[in-house]
Amino acid sequence: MSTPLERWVEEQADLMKPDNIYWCDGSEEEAYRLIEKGITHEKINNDQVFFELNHKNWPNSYLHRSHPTDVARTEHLTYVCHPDKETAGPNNNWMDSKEAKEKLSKLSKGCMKGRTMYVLPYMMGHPDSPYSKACIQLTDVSYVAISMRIMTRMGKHIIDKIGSSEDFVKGIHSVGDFNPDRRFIMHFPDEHLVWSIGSGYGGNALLGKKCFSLRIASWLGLKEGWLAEHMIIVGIESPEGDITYIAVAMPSACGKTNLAMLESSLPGYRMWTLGDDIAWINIGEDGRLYAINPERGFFGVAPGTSMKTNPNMIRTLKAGGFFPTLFTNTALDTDTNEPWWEGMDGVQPNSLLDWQGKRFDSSGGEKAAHPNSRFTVSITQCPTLSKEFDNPKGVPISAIIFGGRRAKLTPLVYESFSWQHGVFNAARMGSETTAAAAHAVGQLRRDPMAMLPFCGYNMADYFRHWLNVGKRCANPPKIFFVNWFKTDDSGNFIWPGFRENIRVLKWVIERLNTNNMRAKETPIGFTPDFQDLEVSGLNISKEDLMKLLSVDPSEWTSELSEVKKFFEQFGRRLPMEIWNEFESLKKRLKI
Ligand code: GTP
Ligand code: SPV
Ligand code: MN
Repeated sequence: MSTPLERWVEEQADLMKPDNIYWCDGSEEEAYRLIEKGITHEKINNDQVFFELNHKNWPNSYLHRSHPTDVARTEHLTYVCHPDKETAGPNNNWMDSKEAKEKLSKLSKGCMKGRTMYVLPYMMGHPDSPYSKACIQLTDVSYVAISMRIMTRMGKHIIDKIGSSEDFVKGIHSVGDFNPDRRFIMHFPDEHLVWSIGSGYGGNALLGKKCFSLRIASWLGLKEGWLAEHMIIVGIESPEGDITYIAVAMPSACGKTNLAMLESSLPGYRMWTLGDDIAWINIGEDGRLYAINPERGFFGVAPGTSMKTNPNMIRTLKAGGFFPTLFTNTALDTDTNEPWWEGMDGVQPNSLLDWQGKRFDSSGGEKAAHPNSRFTVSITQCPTLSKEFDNPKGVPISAIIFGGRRAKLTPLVYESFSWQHGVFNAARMGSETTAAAAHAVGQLRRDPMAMLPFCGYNMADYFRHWLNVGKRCANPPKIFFVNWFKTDDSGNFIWPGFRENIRVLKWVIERLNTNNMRAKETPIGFTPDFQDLEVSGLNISKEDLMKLLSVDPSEWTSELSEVKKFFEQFGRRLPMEIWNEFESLKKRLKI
């Protein structure tokens, strides 16, 4: 007798009509066999799926070029299909489930003809963790199968784990014909189902990532009393050898991966990496928050990654190992057959193919690598991997930091007065948009908790959930805010960033541990006293420091009216506590 899983796979095959069905076992041998097939047989966008790179300098590495119209998440084509529009909220596109399924079924009819349907069994979270989830994704490209193998814990034992249960997370993915008019990323939260067609890129196609581990998991978290967040998890070791675990949320392409494996510029400090993108956070028996990373790989932004900015990522990429490493939409140095991107160490090579495989000519001011070009690499290769990475319980979180990209207004760092005040500050967060999603870049938008594109339900209810989690914690973490991206009058970043960010984290840890360390009270929260932010060895003037740390009430009038407009969308559903905090802030700013 067939199992619910087998029946579900058969049903989808009946609809999509692949030539073959292949159940992945997650083995190393299989990965290289699929890569070989992607080089010699399988076509995507009339080209081969993988190109082998120089293995001497980049062990086990392959290049993939996506369809030119398919280079980032497409938020306008992403829908959350709750029974009613209000549950999805003004922060999501909504479609009635029946209508959405009819649309998708129509688009999916025969869409895998001539292709193989890969069945990917994988776990989000460590198999021994009470918080992990067993998942199955179907896909019709080897690139997605290999990427999922790097990003998740994939293997045929997951099929045994699911057994005859109906309780598994379902993902249906086909690249369709890549036509953006026929591209949809649809979520059915109550069915634990994601259905994506028309895109082969990142968060649109690796369905365990943003689609399940944030949009659907955030909904599960609301129902079950936990949080699914767009956060890194790190342990910061002090010169005394104590390790403080923190979680940091930042919008896409705002510095999470860099921070997650930072090489400290301050002697004695070390960063231990647990995750660079997603955290699942539960309340432990001791009333503290515990975080696990459901993923097992990095899907990171390539441009700007170098030995100077992020040496531990370069080491990770060059480590080689059990898993292949993929580069997507980077440029290619044709002399050496190595990947290349803007901001890489050394001089620009003479002979480059751009991200679309065309000969690169820099005279037009174009970039050779796509600004959202990425690498996919196993976290097991990271030299700063925490020994707690596989701890099924997760690590206890002492502080939560939120960060954004803002040229003006937001200081380098500040601390909230309380959990409720921190939730309010996170809910009103603004950040300038980046190339991680297909939209205009550099425009300020509200991005509460860095979750605007990823919260799978009405954010008013999400804010209430955050307030409740704090109430249920015996001793909730302190909530801080950072901004590495403040600029001077000529538009240059004032703060050196990257490895120097440890100086800010040092202050955060000191505020946690030294109750009586003074700080400056401003209308928005506590900022460091000048003498408490370690800046020795930095070439930064007192005047610039003032600019970085100051809060100028005169800049806040239009900010507050933007925030008000944003909150008003949620109507009466917005928790009163948020409005109370808004009024208090207004009063403190004397606006
Ligand atoms: P997603 O993977 O999209 O979620 O992005 P992320 O938040 O992990 O961002 P990532 O660390 O990949 O950084 C994105 C871009 O910001 C890269 O081009 C980095 O070089 C740049 N960046 C990261 N940290 C800093 C910093 O401290 N200062 C400055 N100026 N730029 C930074
Ligand atoms: C992001 O955009 O936040 C990413 C990349 O981490 S993607 O997987 O495309 O979502
Ligand atoms: Mn991300």
